[in-house]
Amino acid sequence: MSERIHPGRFITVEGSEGVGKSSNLDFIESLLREAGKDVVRTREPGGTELGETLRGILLDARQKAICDDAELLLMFAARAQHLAEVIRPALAAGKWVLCDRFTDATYAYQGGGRGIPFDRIAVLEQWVQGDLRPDLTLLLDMPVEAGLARAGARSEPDRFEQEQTTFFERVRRAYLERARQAPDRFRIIDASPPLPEVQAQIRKALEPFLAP
Ligand code: Z5A
Repeated sequence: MSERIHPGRFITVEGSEGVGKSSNLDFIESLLREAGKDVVRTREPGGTELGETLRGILLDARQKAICDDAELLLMFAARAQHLAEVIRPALAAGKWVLCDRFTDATYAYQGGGRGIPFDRIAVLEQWVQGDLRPDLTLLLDMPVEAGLARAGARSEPDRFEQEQTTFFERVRRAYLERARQAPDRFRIIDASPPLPEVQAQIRKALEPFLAP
């Protein structure tokens, strides 16, 4: 676990297409609340007025001209605002921040997916976050084809969802590599089985973290 520089706790939830993040975030939030935690739930890109505006641009399938570096910088612009306006104040107040995606997604999508070198992302990470890292990251993981089949059942694909299977294979590999490099912070959840089984794994992963 990275050094904690705040009284609150910072939990992030990550994963590639169709792994069921949305389906599990309510469950995770309810576990935290049942344990008496004061929870701030938020998401990236987004979480602030500016961040949600940038999210609209980043996910808009009509925005075909956004180059890879602009995409990366917009992600970190949204993140800088999110940290200043929401995440840091909440952590400083002792709250538990539950965030749907964070910087691991940048390593996975802009790094693994787009091919931007990790060390370039690390420069921005250090600039924008300083030493702040999540205390716990739940990585929902499953084979890409199966995830895409689940996600395919949804409405209009956004700018990322239009990518090919090979893109999401690289995203998945990058996530698993991040998890391998920070085993104390990550818990890998097998997202393939039916929802109750996935949630049993999540409960087990959170239990030691919630213990007084
Ligand atoms: N992005 C980036 O590139 N760089 C960054 O730094 C950040 C983000 C922060 C928006 O993210 C995009 O931003 C994302 C990466 C990029 N692009 N993509 N792709 P998002 O998190 O808002 O979008 P999302 O990935 O589409 O997340 P989601 O809405 O939470 O989707 P999901 O993980 O696929 O979850 P779901 O909607 O709950 O599940 C999909 C379907 O599977 C649904 O029909 C469920 O009913 C079903 N499901 C879920 N679990 C199960 C189980 N266990 N069994 C059977 N069926 C299931």
